[in-house]
Amino acid sequence: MTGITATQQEKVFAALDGFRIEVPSWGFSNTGTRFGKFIQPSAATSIEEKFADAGEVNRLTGVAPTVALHVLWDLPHGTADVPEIKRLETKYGVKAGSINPNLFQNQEYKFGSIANPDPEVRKSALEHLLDSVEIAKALGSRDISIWDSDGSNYPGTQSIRRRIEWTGEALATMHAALSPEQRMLVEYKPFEPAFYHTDIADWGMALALAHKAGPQAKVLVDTGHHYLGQNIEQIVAWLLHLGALGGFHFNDRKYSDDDLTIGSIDPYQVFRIFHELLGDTAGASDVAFMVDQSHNLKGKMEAVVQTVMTAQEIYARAALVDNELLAGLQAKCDLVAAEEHYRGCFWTDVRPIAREWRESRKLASDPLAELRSNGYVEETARARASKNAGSVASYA
Ligand code: AFD
Ligand code: MN
Ligand code: MN
Repeated sequence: MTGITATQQEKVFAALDGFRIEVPSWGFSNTGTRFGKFIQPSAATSIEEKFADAGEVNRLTGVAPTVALHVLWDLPHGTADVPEIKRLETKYGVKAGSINPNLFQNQEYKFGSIANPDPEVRKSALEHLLDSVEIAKALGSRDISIWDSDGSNYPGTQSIRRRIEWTGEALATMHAALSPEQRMLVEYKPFEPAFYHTDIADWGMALALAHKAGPQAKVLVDTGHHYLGQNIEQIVAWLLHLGALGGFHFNDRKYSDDDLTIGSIDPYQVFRIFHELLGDTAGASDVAFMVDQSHNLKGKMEAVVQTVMTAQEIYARAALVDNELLAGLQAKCDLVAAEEHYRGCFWTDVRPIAREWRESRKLASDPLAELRSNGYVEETARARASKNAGSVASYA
C-alpha cells in the first residue's frame, strides 16, 4: 500500500495506539474574533452540550478522551460545579482535562492580573489561580494551563522589571499549592491583547518563570504564539533537552494567533515538531497534546474532528522516520539522503493505514465523513438553534 513496508505499518499502528489529543470546551461554543462572531445554530450553549460534543468527537475518533475546561466559562461556581462535571463525564464518556484559569476577562484586570501594580488585584488574581488548582484537584486533572495575557500598550507606562517579580511571586505561590502529581503549564505569547509588551512573551520567559516556580512547572507551547518565521521545532528540542516541555496548544496560523486548523497552513512544521518528540533522543512521554482553536466560520464539530484526524495523521507520518538510519546519515552529513528520507516520510500518504487502524479498532474509518453523514450536527442545530439565536453576534 502506497510503498509502505510492513515494518512501517507496524510503527504507524503503534504510534496511533499511543496518540491522544485533548479538545477545548471553547471549541464547541460560539466565539469569534474581536470584529464579531457568526452564530452557529448547532454551537454548544452549556457545559453539558460541550461535553456532548466532546463525547461525539471521542466516539468518532477514539483518541480524544479529555476536554480542556476554562474555569470562568465552564465552572463559574468553582469547585461547587465539580459534581456536575463528574456527572457529565460519566454521561458522555469523556473526562475533564486541563484546567484553564481566566486571567484576562475581569474588569479588574484592565492593567493586569498577577502583574497588576495594585497589590489587591494581584491578590485576587492569585486567589483565582489557587481556586483553579483546587478545581483541578477535585476533578483529578493533572494539568493547570496558565495563559497570562498581562502586559502594557505603551512604552514607559509600566515597569517591566517589577512585573517580572510580581509574576514570578504568583507562579511560585501557585506551585506550592500543587499536589505531587499535578503540573502547571506556563504558556507564552508575544502580543495580544497587550501590544507593547506582554509579561510572558516567549519561551525563555516562560522557562525562567517555570524554573523559578518549581519542578512541577513546565512550558506550554501554543503553535500560534511565535514571531513569523520562528523555528518552533528548535524551541521544542530545547525544552525537551531541558525536561521543561509540558505540552502543546495546537493550531495553525498565517499571520498571527489565528487559531486555524492544525496543519492547514504549514503541515510540514507540525511534522517537524512531532519528529522532535519521536526522534532518536525522544524522551517525551508526558507531553500533553491539546487543541486550542475555536472556529468562527467552519462548522465547529467538523473543525474539531478535522483537527484531531490531521494531528493523528501527521503524527503517523513522523512515526515513519527510521531514526537509526537518519542518525547515521546525519553523522555522515549525507545531506540529500537524510533530507530525502525525512521529507519522504512527510510526503507519505498514511491515510489508508489510518483507515485500516480505525477499522481494526472498530472506529469509523473516516470520522469526518461519518460526522457529516450521521446527522449529529443537524440534530444539535435543531435542539440548540433557539438558544443560539439569542447569542450576541455583533461586535459589542
Ligand atoms: C487564546 C489565547 C491563548 C489561550 C487560549 C485559551 O491566545 O492561546 O491558551 O485563548 O485561554 O487563544
Ligand atoms: Mn493557547
Ligand atoms: Mn492563542
